[in-house]
Amino acid sequence: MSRRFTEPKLVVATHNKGKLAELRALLGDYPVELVSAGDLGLPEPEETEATFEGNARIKAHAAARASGLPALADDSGMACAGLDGAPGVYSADWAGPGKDFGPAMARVVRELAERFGSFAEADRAAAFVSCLCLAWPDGHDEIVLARSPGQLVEAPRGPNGFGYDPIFVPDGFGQTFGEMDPAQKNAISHRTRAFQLLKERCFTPA
Ligand code: ITT
Repeated sequence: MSRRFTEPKLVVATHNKGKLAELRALLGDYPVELVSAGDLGLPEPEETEATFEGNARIKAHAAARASGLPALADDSGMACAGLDGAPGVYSADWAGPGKDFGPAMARVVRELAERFGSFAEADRAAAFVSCLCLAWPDGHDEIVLARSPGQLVEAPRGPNGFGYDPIFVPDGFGQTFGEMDPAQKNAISHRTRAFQLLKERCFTPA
């Protein structure tokens, strides 16, 4: 049976500032005090699983165990159809230790162009995926996953968002996530869709 969240405090188990801002916005309507893994000085656990679910569980349970509080983790990434789902769970790794997404976006575009002869001829369909895991210190967890489909563009556009946002145009829109203002991205993103599922299951509004 699923468990509802009733505690006064929640750890947002991420060290990614872009995600943290989006998760804070999503949780803004709930009467809960949020503290980030970074604020608590929690170490970043190694993400050793090959699935979004597996890595979301690692992060949420590590933070819940270390803090003694419920913890919410997001494992996410961009899956490109023309690259057989890459970078997928390795989306952060493609940016290297410096977390520089300029070269990571360039690699996506380059690999598509190499595989299809040119970027224009490539299968440019992609989807962002977000898996959210809400874990409690006693080991219980709730897990949800959602996607946001779209198309890739060759040249990055827009200063907003984070990660691969500047090369991703969500279906039904003309702007990249990097060009949209944060509220617009938050209205339709994979993370918002996943949070909607978690909300129905676990969160009671104020
Ligand atoms: P934490 O594990 O500390 O949460 P992380 O950045 O390492 O931070 P992931 O392992 O889940 O997180 O990696 C996901 C990567 O996928 C992330 O670094 C981004 O580059 C990319 N990504 C995920 N959601 C995204 C979004 O909404 N917009 C752009 N890129 C996104």
